[in-house]
Amino acid sequence: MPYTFVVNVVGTSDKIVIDRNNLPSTVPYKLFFKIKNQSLVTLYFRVLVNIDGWTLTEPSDGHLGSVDSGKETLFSIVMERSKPSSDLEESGTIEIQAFTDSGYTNYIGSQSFNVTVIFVDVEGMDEVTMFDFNDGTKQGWETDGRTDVYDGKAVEAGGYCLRHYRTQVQFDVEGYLSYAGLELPDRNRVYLSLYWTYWVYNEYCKLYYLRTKVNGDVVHELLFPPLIGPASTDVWLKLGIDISQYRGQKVNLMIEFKNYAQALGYVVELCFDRIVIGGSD
Ligand SMILES: [Ca+2]
Repeated sequence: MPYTFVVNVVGTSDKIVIDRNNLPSTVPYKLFFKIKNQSLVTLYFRVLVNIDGWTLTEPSDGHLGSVDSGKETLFSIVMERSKPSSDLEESGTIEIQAFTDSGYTNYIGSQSFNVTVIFVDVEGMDEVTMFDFNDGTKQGWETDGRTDVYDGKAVEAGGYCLRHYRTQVQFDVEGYLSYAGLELPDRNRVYLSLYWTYWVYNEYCKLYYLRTKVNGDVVHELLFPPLIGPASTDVWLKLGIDISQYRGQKVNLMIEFKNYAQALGYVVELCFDRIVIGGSD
């Protein structure tokens, strides 16, 4: 029997969309994938990023570690590049190499998957719909009962965001934002971008996932395995998604998430702002 393994990219298509607005000079990107080892022995895996301009930074030597026979393990990597000065599209591959030894010398094979990274100014596209919540309303979005407009955080100075906040004595809670009947531009390229930030108070709080759906189809998924507190980000994170396949349609857009807080006073907070849909030919 040959050694076999399967690589599955988690939660995103082979197109990575990065909105160019408000990027730092060095742009990091975190990517998740699962490797299933179908061979009879433990295998060790190394990752190589072969995309113009991008460098692997975590793990910098590419060594992911081992996966036991028959097991599947979730890995994440961080790659980065300098911020481009204009819209840019770069294609390449991410290669996973397998070895039978922890010294990564006895190579037995590899698998690659294709990746296209698109840097785009979504707010500068020809047809743009933006939800910034700065009028203090939900601007047509429906939310779970714990999510509302909030003026304590916002991408814009003095603005509002949508905040999911929970501190009740309850266990798993699923929350959502949804917009029914959103008309997408009838253009060749249609992208969605949004900002989000989180706060997971302590080790008794978790965030399981952040999932974006169009008409019920999962188009993007973040945060596996559970993000366990204490953890937070003081900066707004960005998410970009290619939704060109739904061009010209009236769609239902859903952003859903699941979190856990064990006791009163243990807070999970998730904020969303500046949800933008842009279209251009
Ligand atoms: Ca706002």
